[in-house]
Amino acid sequence: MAKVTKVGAREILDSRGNPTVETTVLLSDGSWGVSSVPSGISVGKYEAVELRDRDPNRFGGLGVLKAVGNVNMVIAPKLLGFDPIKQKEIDMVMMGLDGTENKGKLGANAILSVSQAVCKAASMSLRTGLFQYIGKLAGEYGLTNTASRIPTPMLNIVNGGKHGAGNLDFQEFMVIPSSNKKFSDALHMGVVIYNALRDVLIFRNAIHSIGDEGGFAPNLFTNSEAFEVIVEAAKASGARLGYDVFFGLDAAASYFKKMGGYQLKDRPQLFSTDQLVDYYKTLVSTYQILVLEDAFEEDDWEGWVKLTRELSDKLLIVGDDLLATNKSRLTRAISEKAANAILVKPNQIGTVSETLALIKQARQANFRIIVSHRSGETNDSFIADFAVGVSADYIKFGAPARGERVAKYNRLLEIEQSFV
Ligand code: 2PG
Ligand code: MG
Repeated sequence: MAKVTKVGAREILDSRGNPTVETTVLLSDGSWGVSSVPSGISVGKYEAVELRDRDPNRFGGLGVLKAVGNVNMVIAPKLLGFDPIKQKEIDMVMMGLDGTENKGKLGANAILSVSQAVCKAASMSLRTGLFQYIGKLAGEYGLTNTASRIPTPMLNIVNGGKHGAGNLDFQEFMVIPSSNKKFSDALHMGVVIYNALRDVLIFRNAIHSIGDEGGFAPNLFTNSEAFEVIVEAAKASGARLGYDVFFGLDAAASYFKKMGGYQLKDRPQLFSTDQLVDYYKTLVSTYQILVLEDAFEEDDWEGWVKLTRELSDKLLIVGDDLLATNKSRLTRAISEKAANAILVKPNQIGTVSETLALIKQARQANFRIIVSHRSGETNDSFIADFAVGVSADYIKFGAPARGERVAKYNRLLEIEQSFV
């Protein structure tokens, strides 16, 4: 039985050039795990705390030396000698050391980097694929331990809101190949549409540089125009809408919620909650929208409940900022019927074990599971193995472009090949 012999963290950079935490865990049998944590920019109010130094002289206050110090000085000494397959116990030790509800003392970034690195080290020690090992852990949480299917990808090909150039209000416009396609075929379709979209934008003289998640960040006049160009690109690439390919939207509505309503550039007046429900209904019926995430801001329960009542038989109503991968938020959403799918981001909660427990809770309520990256990413592909391990329905890893995004897609290709 291997034991943890060393835990060490360091500060590295994420895809936005901001610091983040990377941790290495070494075991007595020579195995190891290295993992780094991502960082969001459209951060929900109810997420666990990402500890930043707030030292204005380093990275504009975004340094993570305190979180790194917490791994090296506080967490590491307590984990030495632990059997790495005791994921839950190890996570509980860290939660105990932190002692807060939101991981505000040690930082969810510090804790998650260790939690993921432990998981990777254990899988190496057991000589099993990371996704298979996570499948086994998922089984311990009462989830079906299949780990035998690659989740359907949702590819974000237009970046607006906080991820874009500031001229679209909605944050993510996604294409979703039909889930009966093999992952590699689905990815291929996403790439073909992505490239066709570049051509459409060039033809329209629109800006075709890219945003934080690798999707284009064009200067269009309205949010619905973004759907128009995607439809054009999908048609140009030969995909049949509503058959081969569907669309998804992460509105990230907290970004355009103003005093007195929601402000979209699609019309001059603010939208009330009811009017926004109607507007979404129009978008859903005009375009082949299958997935609608964060349609309202996280405290607008009325909007969420209304949308779910009216549209849950037609589409996935996904809570990201609403649910924040958080047990009590999910419990409320289940009892109020405020969504029917959850975006799962391990760094919103801070440990592998709590993320697994949350997925179990969501599954029991018959929610669909979407495992997601963050807009600030590293090349760590842990999340790809995690998505397969927990048998997620969908994954959301951004555009099929930029190293930190394709690292995850490429890992899924590798896993798919290992199934053959
Ligand atoms: C989201 C995410 C990921 P961020 O809102 O779903 O796409 O963005 O990481 O900036 O919160
Ligand atoms: Mg979101």
